[in-house]
Amino acid sequence: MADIILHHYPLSPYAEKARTALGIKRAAWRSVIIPVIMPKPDLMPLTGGYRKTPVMQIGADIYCDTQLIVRELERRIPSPSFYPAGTRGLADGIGWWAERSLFNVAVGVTFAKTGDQLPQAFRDDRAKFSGRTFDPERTRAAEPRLLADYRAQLQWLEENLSGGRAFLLADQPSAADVALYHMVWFVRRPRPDLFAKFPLVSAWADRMKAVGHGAPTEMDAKDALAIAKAATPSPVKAVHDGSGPALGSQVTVAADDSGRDPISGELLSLAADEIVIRRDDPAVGTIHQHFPRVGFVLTAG
Ligand SMILES: N[C@@H](CCC(=O)N[C@@H](CS)C(=O)NCC(=O)O)C(=O)O
Repeated sequence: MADIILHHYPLSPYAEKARTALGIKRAAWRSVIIPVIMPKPDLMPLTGGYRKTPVMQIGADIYCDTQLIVRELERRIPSPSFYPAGTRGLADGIGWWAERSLFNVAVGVTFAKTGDQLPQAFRDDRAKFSGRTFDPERTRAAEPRLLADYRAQLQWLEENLSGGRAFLLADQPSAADVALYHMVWFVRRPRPDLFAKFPLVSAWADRMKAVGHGAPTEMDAKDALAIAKAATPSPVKAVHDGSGPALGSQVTVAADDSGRDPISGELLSLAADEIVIRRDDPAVGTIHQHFPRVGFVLTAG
């Protein structure tokens, strides 16, 4: 198998999710550090405009979004599994709750504390990214409600861990642990005080930290571009679930929440849980770009 390359930066919570997933798989991987804000000139040829962090590259295949990164890692490195017996649907559903509910609360709690210290360029970038003004004053005013929401959801984790299991669904880490750990990792550094009342969550987060990140080695962004250019994308099993534009047609794919920049290409496969498009870019040749289905909008044209 070609090297697993993760395009990421150290402080990104979703990158920590992917790094932890790589840690559970005890994977060797290449680490390309990308800018925290736009522009990201060495990433764009690979992603056709998708700007979120992280992105996983394997040869000329690009995997956008950690939902799909986790799924693809499971396919390529089945053991140890992210899905202890019978937990697949539950673990992925927990991931979606974490993504669509808990993440915004965790970010709010963190920025209520640190928002003032963030450089103006970062604030401007994230305002554009989210489509909302980045206003530390307003976030600080909302802090009591955000804290109440965050604590209530931490309490669910605390209760879930009270049965004596080492991890959320079993005695081994699952995709549910992967989907939730970075929500604690991100908040624990600026707000360690919040965790005093959650000893089981704290001990679980320590266990998740101990899982580590596998074995990363640095790679220059230009080398990752050269690898894509020299590689042929993996063959795609063409599937069409009957719900969208025809295979072979031109489409755009865009995230439905933040970072909605549309990515254009030819539709190669449309399954219940994955969209695959083909793109051609002079810098990298032919790319197969993979997106999860949930959270993305697919449009003809
Ligand atoms: N659903 C995405 C969320 C990724 C995401 O929102 N990442 C943040 C960083 S943690 C991001 O892209 N921020 C803007 C940027 O890095 O340019 C995933 O699971 O990968």
